[in-house]
Order: sequence, then structure tokens, then C-alpha cells
Amino acid sequence: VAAAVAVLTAGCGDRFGAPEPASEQGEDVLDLWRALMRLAIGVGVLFAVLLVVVLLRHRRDPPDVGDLGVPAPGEARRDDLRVELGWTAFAAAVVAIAFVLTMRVEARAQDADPELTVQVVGYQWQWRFEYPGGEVVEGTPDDPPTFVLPVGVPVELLLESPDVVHSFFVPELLVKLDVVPGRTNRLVVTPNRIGTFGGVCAEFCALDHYRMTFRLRVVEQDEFDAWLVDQPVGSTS
Ligand SMILES: [Cu+2]
Repeated sequence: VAAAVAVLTAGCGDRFGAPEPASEQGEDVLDLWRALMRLAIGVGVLFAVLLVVVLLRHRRDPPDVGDLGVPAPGEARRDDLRVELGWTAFAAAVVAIAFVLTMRVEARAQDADPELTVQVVGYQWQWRFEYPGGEVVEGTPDDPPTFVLPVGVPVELLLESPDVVHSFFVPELLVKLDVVPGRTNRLVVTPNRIGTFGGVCAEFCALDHYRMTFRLRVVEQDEFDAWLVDQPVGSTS
């Protein structure tokens, strides 16, 4: 058990496989991910310990079998209302804790006051990014686009699709949202790290789904302003 605990908790200081966050919301999501992983490990260890205790304590008990070598009626199952209520309450408590932690992070993630709005159109099979002044960034499956955001600025991404369901996903942002035809989904993100990050469509959307890639480049505000001026205005599609 000690060895199992050591192995299972070895990654606790780490990110449990999540990428290093590149957004403020992502930091929050990472904390949530860590909390949920610790909760899951705690539950796993608790049940492993209980299982070992039961196996050791009852290993010499005579089997509950009748003449035919099968459990006698009424012997096969022993109900204990307290135990049943106990584990039901325990499971409900675990789910309640996970639910409350998640709701708090989701509420905070939607909370930031955006200073920049970018329209993101996901379509079969690429992405178009439209800035407030009409500047457009668009690529092709062979030449994926790179859209740019300033660091430290809360950005509102308005996600729209003219055809089927897509999903806007930049793993490093640690936030992701579906792009659904007929409605506008809103994703608020505050990039907090300079760099270039890969993005994909994370919802299978038919033949060329795998080619719906793009890049997000996060730069200082001046560099962003200079870049934006150079972008073509008006739809390229
Ligand atoms: Cu897609």
C-alpha cells in the first residue's frame, strides 16, 4: 500500500499530463485538474486499502455454501443498511465536491471583462479569424493560418460555424469550446505567456477534419498593434 501510495502521488506536484498553461483561465483549470486528480487518487487508495483489509480479515472465514456447493438462500448476500447508506453518501459527497469545484472555475472563466473581441468562424475545413476593424486572418488546409493575440489582455472569442459542429481547441490555453451552427458560443481567454501554440478542431467534422489546424501566436501589445495594421481587411472567402 505504501509503495502504491508513493507511486500514485509521485506526480502530485506536477500537472498530471496537462500542458503548461498559456492563459489565466488555464491556470485555474489546471488547479481544478490537480484537485480532481488528487480526489480520484484519494478515492482509489481508500478503496485499495479497504479491499486489502477485507481480504486479510476474512481470508479464513468458511464459505457460505450449502450442500450443493453453492451459497444457501439468504446467505449469499448480507444486506447492511448502514454500510449501503454510508457508501451512497460517500459517493454523493465526492460528486458534490467535484461539481462545486468545477462550477466555481467555470463561473470565474466566463467572468473576465474582455478588451478585445475576435470572431472565430470554424468551417469545413478551416478557420477564419476576424478582428474588430475588419481585419481577417484565414488559411487553407495546406497553409494553416496563424492568428495573433496580445499577452495579458482578456479576449472574447465569438465562435460560429456555417456548416457542422466543430470545436475550438488550443491545448496550451487549457480551455476549449464547441463551435455550433446557428448559435454564437463565447469563450473568454486571457493569454499570459508569449509564444506560438498549435490549435486544432477537436470535434470530428468529416473528411478533412484532421487538416483543420491553426496556430495562435501571443505577443506583446505593441507587436500585436503593428501586426494588426498589416492584415488585409474584408473577407477572403
Ligand atoms: Cu472541424
